[in-house]
Amino acid sequence: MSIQIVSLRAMEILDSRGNPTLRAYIALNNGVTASASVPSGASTGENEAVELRDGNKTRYRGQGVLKAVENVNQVIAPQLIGQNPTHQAEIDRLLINLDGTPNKGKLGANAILGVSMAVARAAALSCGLPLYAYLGGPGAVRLPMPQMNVINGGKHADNSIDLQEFMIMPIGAPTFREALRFCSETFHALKAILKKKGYATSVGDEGGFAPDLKSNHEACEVILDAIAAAGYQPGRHLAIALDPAASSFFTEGLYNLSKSGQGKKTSRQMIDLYKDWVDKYPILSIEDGLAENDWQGFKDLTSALGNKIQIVGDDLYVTNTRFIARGIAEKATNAVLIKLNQIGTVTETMEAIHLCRQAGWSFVISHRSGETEDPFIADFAVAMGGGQLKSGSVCRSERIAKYNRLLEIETELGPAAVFSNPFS
Ligand code: 2PG
Ligand code: MG
Repeated sequence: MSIQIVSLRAMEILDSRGNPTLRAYIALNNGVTASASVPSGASTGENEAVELRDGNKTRYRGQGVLKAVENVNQVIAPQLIGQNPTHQAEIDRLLINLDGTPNKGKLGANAILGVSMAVARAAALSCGLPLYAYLGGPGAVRLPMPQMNVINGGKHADNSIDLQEFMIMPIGAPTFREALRFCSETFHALKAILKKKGYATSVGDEGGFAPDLKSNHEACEVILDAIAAAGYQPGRHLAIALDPAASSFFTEGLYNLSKSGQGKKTSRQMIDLYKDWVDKYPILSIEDGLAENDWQGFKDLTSALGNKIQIVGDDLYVTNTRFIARGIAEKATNAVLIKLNQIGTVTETMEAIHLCRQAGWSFVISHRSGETEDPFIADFAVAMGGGQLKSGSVCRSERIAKYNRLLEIETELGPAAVFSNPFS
């Protein structure tokens, strides 16, 4: 008898910010059970698939997800019971059609993604394979290069930093395990430096420090000091990656650096600022340096810096092949940020990565600022051939869960494990 889904249900749980999110549970006729939890962003792109929230102000300030839970239990489950969970693409297509809207606004991308991920997990267990091997096949042996967020600003922290994320990339590490050590040691050195300078060492949503620095570029300075203090060479062992998340400070046609008091800037002035920083600091990647509708700005930024560094589109593409195809045609960036919940199914996320590969572009698989303990993206990154992975700092268990899962995978792969280094 072929394997079949015998039960599917969802419940409302809390994410790392204490906001409701959805967890889906699945059971198969062979006794396998699995679950998957959905993350949630703060600096969301306007074209992201819809995260269905109840809007009932008497519960969780309107943030409840009981409608999405009901959609899984009442609408999706009856259609999926009896289906073979190894037919991921077919099931994801069924979910897309059942919703019937272009942005998953009817059933909710949170409902659909929870189910899509739980199906993948149950199928992997049924095949007796770890998730990365099931989704990626026998060639899935590459561990991703971390982009580790060590200073939080923007919408992720109440401080004076406009840019959302200052990250470190352990480009000189030989293995994932060593990469994690480089990052952890630098993180602790950074803490000591911030403390010595009289700054707070409390952390933001993604576990990076959230000090009230005097300027955005002071963040780069303290990171360089931390890399050196940890015994590494900036640019050789560890480099810097930025995610300004510029859509979040773009108002009335200008980039308003209001948190730091640096005033309003045009697209051209932002590009000049980045050029200046790339000359001064070992910055190898800039994500969302400009706002999601500033396509011309992205093209200019990529023609100015794209031959030197990685230019990543996040809000610009929202993991949607329609926007990524436009970006490739217009040379708007040279890399794409990938988030499962921006598009809403495992299959569509894989299609987005496929498109990047075809274009010879890099991709960075990413957590959301609101996360859960589900380490799905760790397996997913290995399944997709490594690439790069944003999973926050080495602080806060919802972030560490992904790194610890990657350590497990690296150990399991043994000598076959390869550390992916697109910057070597
Ligand atoms: C981003 C993400 C993750 P959020 O902008 O890349 O770091 O933030 O989940 O808030 O959109
Ligand atoms: Mg981003």
